[in-house]
Amino acid sequence: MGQKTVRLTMAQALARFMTRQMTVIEGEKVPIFGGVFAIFGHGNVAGVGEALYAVRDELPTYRGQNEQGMAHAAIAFAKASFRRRFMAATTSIGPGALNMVTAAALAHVNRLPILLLPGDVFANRGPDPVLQQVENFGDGTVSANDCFRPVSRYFDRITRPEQIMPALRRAMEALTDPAECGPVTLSLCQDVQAEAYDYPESFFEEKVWRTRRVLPDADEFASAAVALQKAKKPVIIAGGGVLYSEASEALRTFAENHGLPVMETQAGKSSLPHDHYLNMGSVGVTGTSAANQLAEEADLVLAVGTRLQDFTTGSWALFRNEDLEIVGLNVQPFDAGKHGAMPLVGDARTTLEALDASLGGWLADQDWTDSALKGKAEWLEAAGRATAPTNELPSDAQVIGAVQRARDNSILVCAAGGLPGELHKLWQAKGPGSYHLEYGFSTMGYEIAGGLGVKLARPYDDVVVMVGDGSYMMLNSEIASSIMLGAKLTIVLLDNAGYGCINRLQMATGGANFNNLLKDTYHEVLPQIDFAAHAASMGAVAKKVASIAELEAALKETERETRTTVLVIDTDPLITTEAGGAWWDVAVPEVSDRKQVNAARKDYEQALKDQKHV
Ligand SMILES: Cc1ncc(C[n+]2csc(CCOP(=O)(O)OP(=O)(O)O)c2C)c(N)n1
Ligand SMILES: [Mg+2]
Repeated sequence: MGQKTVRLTMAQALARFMTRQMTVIEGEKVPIFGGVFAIFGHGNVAGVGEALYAVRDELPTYRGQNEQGMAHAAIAFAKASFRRRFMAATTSIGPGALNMVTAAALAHVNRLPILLLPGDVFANRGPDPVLQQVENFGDGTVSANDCFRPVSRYFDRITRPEQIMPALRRAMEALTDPAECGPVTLSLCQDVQAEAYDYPESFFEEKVWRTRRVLPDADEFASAAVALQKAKKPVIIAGGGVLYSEASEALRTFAENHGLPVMETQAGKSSLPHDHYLNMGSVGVTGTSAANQLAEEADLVLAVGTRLQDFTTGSWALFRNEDLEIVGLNVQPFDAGKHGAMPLVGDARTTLEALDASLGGWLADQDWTDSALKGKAEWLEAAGRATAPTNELPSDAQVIGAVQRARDNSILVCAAGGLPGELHKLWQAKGPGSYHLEYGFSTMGYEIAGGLGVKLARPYDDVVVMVGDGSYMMLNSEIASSIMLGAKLTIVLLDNAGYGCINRLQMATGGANFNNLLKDTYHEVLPQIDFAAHAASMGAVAKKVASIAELEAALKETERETRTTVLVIDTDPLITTEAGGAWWDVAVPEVSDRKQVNAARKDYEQALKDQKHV
């Protein structure tokens, strides 16, 4: 007696398999794939397209406008779902596929799951070279899709129909394992998508995926507990792993029981509510004065679920205590041992709970905790001044204040430009996930598309996207998708006529104002872009406002609006919040004819002395 089989094309088997993968959210069994974003062309319309049509009631397909944008939306869906659910994205071969590579890298850096399904050239090579095929003179196995290899957690090219079975099983492991989690690319040769095979019925049995919670090794755990008990000035850095592990409650209990101040990375912000007394806010280059003072003095950093990127560590010049120990609590060993940290490999929630129990009544020095509370009060005053309303051309911070006052309960989405730093410092996040920043790759053009993915994941929440004029110009077309899907976003567009943050960085490194603000570019005509008219042409409710007061009024008026709304406001490209912050390593030229560069180089060499190398 052989196995029971069903005759399907490879693409049909893929689609059917995806509909059978489930997970449990708040006690309810739901499909783990939230849907598929697709732009069809040659290389996926006939095979994958036909298969997705057949399962459209169980696994919805959404039409994107741009492959990068649609993949951003899919990735944001996973991030807003705390990686419990995710989506797939499928493209045609060649340009369609390669448009998605940047998004693959974004997911890779941010450790976010997405199943990428680019079409590929014919496995049988019969019609070569096909339209959009990149021919390689020296290697017949290379196609455009090899560009996905370095930015995929798992990559496979499907050249035979039965190969989809082990590939999909491996894909699901990589997508759901908390340590490995990231993008998976299954590159689907066009002819193989359409080829039939007798697949065993067992391949399509329903499977329920649950969060894997890894317990720490006994020795690592004991060493970490000893290090903590020795510490007098300990702090916690909360990264994105706290949110993905749904460890906010465990973090709060641990911090309260032992008197540890908590500071948050971009991905970790909203781990604790902003007004929790031990939440010092953001840390590092875009950190609050409260957090950074403590980081400078700390003798122990418990780094939870963080990659410790340079914005967090001030390029490793932030921590000044000679006796500093770092305990790296992370589910991924790659991160846990960074920069000589004592690794504590484990799930954030379970490990924090276990540490809490094992530390008993141990408390950080009372003076330390008291100084944290004092530092926070001082910071809040400075932040209040930065975000207060104005009648003049506003700063980014003043726009942030207006959005906060008008839409306090929304999910805030952003990614690149000057805004992330200001938001990191100043946005007052409430519940876990209410602050959604893509700052691992900081990809211009994530904002609006990302907002769409957040709205699909959390349809009952109000989603506010804040975006600069530069990022808007780079990728705005998923506004049309948000209108099509009835997924309402409120987009606040800050127009400072150029790349404000890079212009400021250019000045800070001694450079001439060159090629960043539109006025400093080579041009025959200075562009005067009517962003409101542009957004309205895609179906959005759009309005240009003339002041902070008008912005607040418009934000309140449009709260009940059901269509995506774009509010445009002019801002000052030169002002940022001076309070807080820390050094960031940006290499300044060693020789230059500009005296401003020479001066900046001198300061740079001085600053490098504080950088720690391990
Ligand atoms: C895809 C991409 N290209 C280039 C950059 C480098 N970059 C970072 S911010 C920025 C300018 C952003 O301009 P805008 O959105 O107007 O924000 P602003 O700096 O004015 O606040 C640039 C070019 C990037 N992060 N992503
Ligand atoms: Mg700008």
